Amino acid sequence: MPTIREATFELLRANGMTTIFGNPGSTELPMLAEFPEDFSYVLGLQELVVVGMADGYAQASGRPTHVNLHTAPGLGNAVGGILNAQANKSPLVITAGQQVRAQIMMEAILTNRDATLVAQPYVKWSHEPPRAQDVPGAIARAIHHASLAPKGPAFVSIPMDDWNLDADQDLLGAAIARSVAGRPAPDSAALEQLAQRLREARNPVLIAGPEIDASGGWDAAVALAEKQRLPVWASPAPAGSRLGFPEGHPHFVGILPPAIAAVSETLKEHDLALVVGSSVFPYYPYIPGPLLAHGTSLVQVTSDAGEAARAPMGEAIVGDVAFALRRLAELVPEAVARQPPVPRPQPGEPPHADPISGSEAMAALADAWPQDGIAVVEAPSSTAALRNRLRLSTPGSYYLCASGGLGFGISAAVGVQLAQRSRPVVCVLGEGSAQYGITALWTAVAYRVPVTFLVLRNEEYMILKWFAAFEQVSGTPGLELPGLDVAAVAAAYGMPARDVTDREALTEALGEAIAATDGPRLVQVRVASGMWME
Ligand SMILES: Cc1ncc(C[n+]2csc(CCOP(=O)(O)OP(=O)(O)O)c2C)c(N)n1
Repeated sequence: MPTIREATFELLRANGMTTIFGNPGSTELPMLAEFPEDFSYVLGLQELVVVGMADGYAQASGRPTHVNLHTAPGLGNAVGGILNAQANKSPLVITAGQQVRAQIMMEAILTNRDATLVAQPYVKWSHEPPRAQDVPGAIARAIHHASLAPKGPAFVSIPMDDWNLDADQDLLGAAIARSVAGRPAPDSAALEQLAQRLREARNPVLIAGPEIDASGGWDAAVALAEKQRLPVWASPAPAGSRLGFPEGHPHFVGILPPAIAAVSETLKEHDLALVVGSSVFPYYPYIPGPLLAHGTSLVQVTSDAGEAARAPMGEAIVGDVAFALRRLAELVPEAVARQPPVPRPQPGEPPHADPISGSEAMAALADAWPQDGIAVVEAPSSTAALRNRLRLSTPGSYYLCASGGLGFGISAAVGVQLAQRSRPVVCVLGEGSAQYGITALWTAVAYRVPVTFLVLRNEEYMILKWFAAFEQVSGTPGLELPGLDVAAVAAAYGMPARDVTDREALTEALGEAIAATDGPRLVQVRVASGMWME
């Protein structure tokens, strides 16, 4: 008779989930005992980074990923990361330890009181099994919840005295034998109507969102845009967590601005806006105005019923976006009468300055950019310049946190690199953002994960200064970051780190860091104050 622990590992193995991201405490040790040789455990030093690493791994592998957390205090620390993973639609199966069943009611120390409520707003399912024998089945159910559209985290709390009890073999066998699969197909009549509207539209436009990449719809989006001569905007940047369209493609016209008035203004010449794989829209800040100009109609295609329900305007078709794009590309003819969009100009050489601007730093990054590189980005004042200068054009090449919560960058980069071992990962960070996930530098060193970290040091929270000006507030404390030396912090974690000042030295240091495959490297560069758009 297998124990609950043996049964759980068998179930995880059957689902291909042999990597566990975790931070252990006494309540998790009974689960981790006799750790099977075919499993690997990736240690993160604080729970926000544990979840962030798993988030990156899950997104870059497309697979459900197991996170194991310490009871109440660990889960509490993790909540920001779980919110991020929900926004990123990352299929995480999160387990946490719990007091022994006999001591939960008396609230002995480390009891996770109301365990299922802590992460509940940010997970698809939150559960504490009523019996030890239900633990493997609950984990199986969490795997299915996490993996079905829209993907996202699911949570199971497990009392620590469950692991050594006998499993129910019938239940286990049935749970292992089950498969739960499938992606919701959009209604075919609705797609035919949409194809008809596209064909008849005077000036249609495509807005490409992150779900295109996640669903494998990249080539179909290109085929549809080319066939219909569609200009393509990326969905607004705050939640542009993945790219939906090659940004070097002649049809790509830019990133849609994130405010209500600006969206309707930008789209006003178009009679039909087709939004694929994005919420409508991740607006921020609030700039009121018409949701759409008179004469523009909008159709959203998303696999996320919640996203469809909450859109403030337009129509929505719920279903798998890769499927929808492929079908639409088949249904529409070549729009020979339409003019193809005018390609946007290449960015010019940024002027030299001392310290260098964010644009100059991104030009250096573009010069050093490796074939097949992946960018993980948490650099608020330089994100627009990065996208404009890198113009990434292959799937799975860009990750940014969709929720705006910091602490994703360093951690997710480690997870992405572990999932995509043959592609070089470059993580671009503001020195302020870097602090929220800083302990993940240790994991990168300890597990020799060869990420290149580029830290832009402007000694401030620049983006918040920009917001202060926008919100017309002054005299705000807490926006300066003097003396924060991330290269020194990295060195303390055992990571080779360089500090450079000019563009040439930055290009050279990045080239060297990217070429290193034996472990991570960090390059820090001093940059001027400013919001860098180009
Ligand atoms: C968890 C969390 N805490 C606080 C914030 C608010 N916040 C947004 S951007 C930012 C500063 C980022 O500074 P830095 O990384 O140095 O980038 P810069 O704006 O200077 O480019 C802060 C504190 C947040 N988004 N998430």
